[in-house]
Amino acid sequence: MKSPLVFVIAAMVTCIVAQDPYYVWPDVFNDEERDAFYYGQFPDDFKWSTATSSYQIEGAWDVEDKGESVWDTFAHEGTHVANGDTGDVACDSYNLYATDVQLIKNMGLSYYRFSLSWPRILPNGRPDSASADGLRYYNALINELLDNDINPQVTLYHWDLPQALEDEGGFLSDDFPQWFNDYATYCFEQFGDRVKFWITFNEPWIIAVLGYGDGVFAPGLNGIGDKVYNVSHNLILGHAMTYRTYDSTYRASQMGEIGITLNSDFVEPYDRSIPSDVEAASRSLRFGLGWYANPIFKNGDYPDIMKEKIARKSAAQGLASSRLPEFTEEEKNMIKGTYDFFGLNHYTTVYCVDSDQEDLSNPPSYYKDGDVNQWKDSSWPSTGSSWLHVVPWGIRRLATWIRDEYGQDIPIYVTENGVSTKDVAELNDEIRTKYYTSYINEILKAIRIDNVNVKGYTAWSLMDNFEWAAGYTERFGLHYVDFSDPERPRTPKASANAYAQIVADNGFNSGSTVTGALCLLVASTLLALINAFVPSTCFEF
Ligand code: GBH
Repeated sequence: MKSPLVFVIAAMVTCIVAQDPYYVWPDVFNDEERDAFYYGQFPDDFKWSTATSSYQIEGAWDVEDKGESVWDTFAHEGTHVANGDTGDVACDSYNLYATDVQLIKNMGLSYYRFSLSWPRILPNGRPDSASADGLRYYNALINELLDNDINPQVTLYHWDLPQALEDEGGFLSDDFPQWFNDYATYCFEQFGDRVKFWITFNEPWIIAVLGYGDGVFAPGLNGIGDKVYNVSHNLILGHAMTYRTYDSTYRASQMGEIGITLNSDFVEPYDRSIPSDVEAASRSLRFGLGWYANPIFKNGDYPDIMKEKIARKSAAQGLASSRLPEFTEEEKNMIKGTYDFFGLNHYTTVYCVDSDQEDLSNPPSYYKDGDVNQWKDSSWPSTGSSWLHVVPWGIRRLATWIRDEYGQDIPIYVTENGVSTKDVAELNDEIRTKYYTSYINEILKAIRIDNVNVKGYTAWSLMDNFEWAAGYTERFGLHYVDFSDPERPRTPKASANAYAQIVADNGFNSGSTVTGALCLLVASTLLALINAFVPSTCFEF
């Protein structure tokens, strides 16, 4: 007769081994090494947040003395946004901000990222026009948040430039850095006693390329070969000047942090065994993320590969100087190191290959300057936005790329991540729940396995809102907003509950680990009983 010990050992082994890897997207992402779910917790001080931006939610576009922004102008032109939608009312958060704060609180979050509308605060863009109503509104919002134990994370600029400044050249004006610095200074003075986390710009790449390059976002200009570089140049100077102002004048008394938020897709080499694909991927990341990150987080200047390529192409295109402007030595020193953290907005991943030949042709284009061909894989799950495919492992690879390129010590905050669904009234948003679960899990891997210094995570977005050129046709919210109802009611979606659970657990508790522990407990009790009561001769087998 076989001993019961055999049975007990077999049971234990089965219990431990039977924890098959779990995949959030089993049909698509099921590589055991890359995609298996990782159970565990985030660091104790990890900061959970959700985000919105002023033009996308506030409405009240012309209340009191508010100035017009470039997005008011652009949307009112009627031809640039799906269905001719505008942000005139949007989610009406100008009136419903206290409701918003309760939604955030109900999810158990301690942080909320929102943006200030520059022309609501300074109607003509300059401090001499300061609006009492703008001040009142943001003071009320900030105080409401603090009263509910929610810390404000404030973006100074999320795309709604005062139209008055655009009329003077906007980001193309050499005065832009000073304008921005003066506006920011006013905000530090007014709100810095309570705001301890500042983001200068949201997504410079989008401002430059979609606003002044392709013209699909406000102000709708077409300068994809040249203006994009001048806009970015002034933006970086404005960021750096503002960081220096905070650092020298406000940090000691206000003790906050200030940084910038950059957006990037991850760029995956189509074939990692082909060196030129691998080279093309890092070149693409340097032309996108590195355009801003290299000056700020590395050495005060654009990546060498950008400087070389654009100079060579500009010459071949018959230009007297490079389309990429140059920083002076003094400017480089001012720009370098102007960060307390790295804000990262990330949504999706692309494949790339080297384009094989340096493209010297006219007309020039930012899109040609990097000599990389990239695309999205159609097997990756699609969403409500054509540009957004679900690729959870991309965020982990991007996080480690940033660590390797700019340094292990830089604190990274994910300041946006999320997914859209089409404009259907759907509260059981399974795809969004799966998106958040899998992407947040990849960030946990980046922290625990790759040792990346990620300090916080922000879900885009608190609620459905005005999705820029897509208007109200794409919904990114954790809360559903009924835009046909004048009251703009908000209803939590299933994803809001799922996100709240992750936040409450500060990560992912393993159901199977609990089962495994129970098995072990039962088995060891049995063993103890056997030891105590069964004569040792029984063990001879
Ligand atoms: C973020 O941008 C923004 O910060 C946020 O305001 C926005 O709501 C959120 O993402 C969701 O889009 O296919 O030519 O129409 C992320 C960058 C900007 C990338 C819009 C895709 C569409 C370009 N996204 N863009 S196009």
